[in-house]
Amino acid sequence: MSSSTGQSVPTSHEAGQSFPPSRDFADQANAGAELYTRADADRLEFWAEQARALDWDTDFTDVLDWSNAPFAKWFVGGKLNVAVNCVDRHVAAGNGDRVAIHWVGEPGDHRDITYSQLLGDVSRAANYFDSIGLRPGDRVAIYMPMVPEAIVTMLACARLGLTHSVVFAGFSSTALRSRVDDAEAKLVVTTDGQYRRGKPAPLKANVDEALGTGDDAAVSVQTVLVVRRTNHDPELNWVSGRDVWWDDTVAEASDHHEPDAFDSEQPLFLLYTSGTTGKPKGILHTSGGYLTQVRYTFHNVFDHKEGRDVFWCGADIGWVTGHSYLVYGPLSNGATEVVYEGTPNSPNEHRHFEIIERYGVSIYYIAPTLIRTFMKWGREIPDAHDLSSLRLLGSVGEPINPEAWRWYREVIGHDSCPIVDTWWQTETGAIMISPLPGVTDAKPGSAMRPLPGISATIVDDDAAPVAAGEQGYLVLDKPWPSMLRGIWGDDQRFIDTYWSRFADQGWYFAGDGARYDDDHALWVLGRIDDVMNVSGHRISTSEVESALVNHHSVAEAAVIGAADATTGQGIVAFVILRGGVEDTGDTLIAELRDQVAKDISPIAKPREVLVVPELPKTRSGKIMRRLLKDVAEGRELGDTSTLVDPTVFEEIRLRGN
Ligand code: 6R9
Repeated sequence: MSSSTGQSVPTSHEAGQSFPPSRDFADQANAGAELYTRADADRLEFWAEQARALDWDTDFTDVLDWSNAPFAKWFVGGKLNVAVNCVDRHVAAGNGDRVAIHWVGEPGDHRDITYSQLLGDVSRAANYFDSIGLRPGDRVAIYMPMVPEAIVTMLACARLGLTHSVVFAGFSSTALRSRVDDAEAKLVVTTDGQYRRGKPAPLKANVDEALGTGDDAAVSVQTVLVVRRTNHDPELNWVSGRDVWWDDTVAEASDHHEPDAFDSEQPLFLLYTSGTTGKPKGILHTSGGYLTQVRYTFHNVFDHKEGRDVFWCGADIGWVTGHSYLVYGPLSNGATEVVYEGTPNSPNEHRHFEIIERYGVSIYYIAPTLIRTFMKWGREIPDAHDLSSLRLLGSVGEPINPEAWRWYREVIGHDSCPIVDTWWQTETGAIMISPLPGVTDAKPGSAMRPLPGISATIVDDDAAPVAAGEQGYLVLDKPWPSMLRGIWGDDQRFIDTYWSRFADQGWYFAGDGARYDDDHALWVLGRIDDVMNVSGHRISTSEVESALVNHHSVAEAAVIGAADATTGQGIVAFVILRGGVEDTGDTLIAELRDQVAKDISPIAKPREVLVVPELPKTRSGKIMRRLLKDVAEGRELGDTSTLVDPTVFEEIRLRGN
C-alpha cells in the first residue's frame, strides 16, 4: 500500500455531513472533552484511574510492564476477581434487586434475572465446577445458544480463575473439536438443543460427534455439562461417567461461594478467530486490563447511566462483541440489559422493535449488516413501533456505509440519537476508535478518532504518516490495557501475525486499511485484503459497496476484486435489491455502474454487477468475500463451513455463470 503510486481515488465520503452532539446530550454526557486532555497529559496515569473504577483486592504497583514487548503486563501485582466486579459488588452496593438481564427466548419465553439471582446462579455453578476438580488456569469450552446459563458459566469460570473458550453454537462439530483439542478443555458446557428459526435442533449431538469415542476420543474432556433447553431430542445420547445434567448438579449446589482474588494477568478467556489461512488462532485475554477497558468504554462510549438505561447488544456470545458488550462491559457497570436468544425475523421482522418497545431499550448496539437487512425489510416495520426510549445507537463489525448510517439515525434513532461507530477487533478486546457521543462530531461512515488513552495512526509502507485522503495501514502504536496477550500455545505466530509488519517501530498492525479526511477524521476501509487494485488505482471494496447502496434500488452490496488479465483486478459486485424493486436487467445494471462512476470515479465502475437473492455471511455477519471471489473467478468453492446458510451459493452460482 505504498503511497508512491500517487493519487488515491476521490470519494464521496469527504463531502459527507457532520453531526455535532446536541447541547442536551452533551450536557448530560458521562465523558467530556477533558477526557482527551487528561489522557494526553499522562496516559498511564489515566489508565490507572480507569482501573481504580474496579474493586481490587490488592492494589497494583505498576501500571504497565512492556519490558518483554509485545507480551504486555497491565496493572502489575494487582489482584481482583472479575466475577465479583461484575456481580457481587452491585449486590453489596444495595442494587441486588436491579434486573441484570431481561432474557428473551426465541419461542417467546422470557426471564428477568436480578443481580442477586445472578449471584446465586454464578455461585452455584462455581461450587459445582470446584467440586469436579477444576482449578485456576484450567480451560472450559462453552458451546451454547444465548441462554442465561451461558453467561452464568462464563462468570463462574471467571470467579474461579478458569479460562473459558466460547465456541459459537452454530459452528460444526469439527470446529468445536479443534478448539477443544487446542485448548485441552476439561469441561464442555452445552445444551440438549437450540432453537433455530423457530424450530428446535439438536446441539448435544454435535458435542458427541466432536468429542468422539474410543481411540478418537478428545482426551482432555472429563465432563460434559448439559443445560436442558429444547427438551426435544428423542435420540439424545448419554455417555455415563462423562455427561451430567445442569439440573442435577449446578442447580443442586450451594448458592454461597467465597471467591478468591487472582492476579491481574490471570487468563480470562480464549476466543478463536479464523484468519484467511491456517488453523484458527486462540486469542488470549487476561483479567485486570481487559475488565478495565471494557468497563471504561461501556461507560463512556455508550454513555451508560446506571439504574436508568436499558442496554441491548445484538451480538452472540460466540463473538468478541458478545464477550465485551453483552457480558463483561455491561455487568461490570451494573447495567440492565436485554439478551435475546433468536434471529431478528422469528417469528417475524417485528421482533427487535417489539423488544425495544417492551423493555424500553435506550442504548442499542448492532452490526451494519443488520441495519441493511432492516432497510431491505422496509421502514414500515420499525415505524409501527414506539422506539422513543432509544437515546443512543451503536454500530460494530464492519465499515458502515453512510447510507445505512443515515437510515439508522433517521428511522431507528428518530433523527436525534447520536451514533457511535465503534472500531475494534477480537484482538483489541474492547472499543478503540469511536466518537465520544457528547463530545465528538460524527460523520456517517467514519469511526472518527481513537478514544482517550488509545493511540492509533495511519502509515504507509515505510511507516511514515500518510497525508489526508491517502490510504494507509491502520496501526496501534502504543499498548492498551485490553490488548490480546498472545495466541494460545503459539508465541511465534502472535509475533509474526501482529508485530512483524512494523517490527522496527514495535507497532501492532491491525490488518485494516484506513485514511484520514481533511478534518483528520479516521475512515476505516476494511481489511487490507479487501482493498482492490484496478489498473494501479487503489479502491476499497467498502467504498464501491457504499456507492451501490446509495442507489435507491439496492438493499445490500458485496464487492470483490477478481483477477483480470488487463487491469490486475476487475471489480465484481453482487447486489440484493430492495423489496418491491423491479429488476430491469441491463437498464438497472447500467444505472448502478453509473452510480459508482458518479460517487467515486469512472475507474471504480464494476466490471460486472450480479443481482442475487442473498449474500454468503459468516455467523458474525461478515460477508465472505473470499467465496464470492471463487464464484467470480470461476473456481470451485473453498471452505463454506462457517457460513450461516451454505445453500445461498446455489442461487448465486445459477445467476453468476
Ligand atoms: C469487534 C469485531 C474485526 C474486524 C476489524 C475490521 C472490522 C469492526 C468496525 C470494522 C470498520 C468498524 N470492523 N468494527 N471496520 N468500522 N466500526 O468486529 O471484531 O470479529 O475480530 O473483527 O472487523 O476489519 O479488523 P472481529
